[in-house]
Amino acid sequence: MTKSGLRCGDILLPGGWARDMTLEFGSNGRITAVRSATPDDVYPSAKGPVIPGLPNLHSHAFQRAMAGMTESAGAKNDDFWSWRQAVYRFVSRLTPDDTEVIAAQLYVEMLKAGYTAVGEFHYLHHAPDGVPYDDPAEMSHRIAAAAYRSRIDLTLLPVLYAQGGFDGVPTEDGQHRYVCDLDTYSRIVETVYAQAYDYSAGVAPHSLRAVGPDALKIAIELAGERPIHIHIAEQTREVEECLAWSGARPVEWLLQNADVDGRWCFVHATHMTVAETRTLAESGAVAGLCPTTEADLGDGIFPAGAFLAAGGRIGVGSDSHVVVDGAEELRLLEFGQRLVQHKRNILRLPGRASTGASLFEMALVGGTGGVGTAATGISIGAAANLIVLDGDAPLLAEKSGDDVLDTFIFSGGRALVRDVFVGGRAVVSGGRHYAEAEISRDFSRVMKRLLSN
Ligand code: NGQ
Ligand code: ZN
Repeated sequence: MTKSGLRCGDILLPGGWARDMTLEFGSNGRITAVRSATPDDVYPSAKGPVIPGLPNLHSHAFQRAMAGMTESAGAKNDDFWSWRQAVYRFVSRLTPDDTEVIAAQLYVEMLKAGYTAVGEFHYLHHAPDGVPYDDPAEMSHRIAAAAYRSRIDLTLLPVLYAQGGFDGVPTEDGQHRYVCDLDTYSRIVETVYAQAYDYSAGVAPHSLRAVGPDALKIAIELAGERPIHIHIAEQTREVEECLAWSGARPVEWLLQNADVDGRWCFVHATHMTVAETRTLAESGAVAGLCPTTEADLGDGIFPAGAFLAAGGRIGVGSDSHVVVDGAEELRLLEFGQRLVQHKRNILRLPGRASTGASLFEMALVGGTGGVGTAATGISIGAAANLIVLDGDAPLLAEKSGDDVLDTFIFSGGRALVRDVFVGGRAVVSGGRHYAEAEISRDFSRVMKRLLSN
């Protein structure tokens, strides 16, 4: 196969910015060479600064179809729990085809925003009546098909949802499309593993609310060395209920009752004590932060400063997909800290002046760990997942180095993403995804049906 590659003017390498480099890509979609450009390089030239693609480590794909549909006052006490009821009502109507089309549309939008990998926290398993499909992994296959159609790198995380609350509270009607007995869940996970030849896989016990200690043990056994993601301590009510059940807070309980290490991604982890923050950071687990969803749901603000100071790793996810823009997630993460601390440029790597570069690098390293892929960034052996920012954008005029990342994260956002490569293939060019016309047509058809009755 003829080698492919890209000639880069400004390029962000693991050691920092470089100029006039040539990348070469192997047929396996990985970077095979990072070297100085030579006059006889025949590869196309990037039309702007080249940075690594960003992992999106937390996603409930179907919720993209709800974007904008829960921002009008409904229940008298409009909060996370009433929003959850709206999700249950919405999810009850989705078919496997709907689920696949909505996910494909979402993944196109993720790629156009510069996300090149997604951790799909997938719990919509069964038919509307709660009965598993003939193949209990049917909906998992639909997520994989959507990722394949869009060309985003997928880490598929089938979710175990076993109970309705701490201490074995029964599940409620709206959850019956999620709920699995352990045998069905094991079958789904084993099937996903067996078919994960062009995607990665792991497990996701939904939360300590939805998975008791015995079921959690099974999920962890099924994980082996693969990623383990869990919602945790997103709501103060969860903390109170966990204390009532076990005498420990959620993060505290999980750190005491499981072997938490780099395989784990604690999603949200919003409500933690100083001791929990430090112990979680020291465990090596990734904190999976979803600032736009956490703001939309009124969750609270993650103790990012203390967590990073203790050596914690963070990644970002778009979760409910009210917003699909990695730059905006990082911007909001920093702005939340500024609003609380009345200071500026807070979340920075040691010795790094640029907040944008620090946030981007943290999300790259933590996100890559969170989705369970090996090499990070633009280096030999890593996936050839790249963003080319728009060198013709007025906002980037005369800018280079970390000023480019500060502008991308704090001002331009996804509008500055010009081209995106996954596995060395251009999937977004000039701001358009190669299959967006047909996928958005399919999505419009699904939305017409869902919203017309
Ligand atoms: C979910 N989303 O599974 O979509 C959850 C809500 C729950 C967030 N936690 C349901 N943001 O946590 O019980
Ligand atoms: Zn979530």
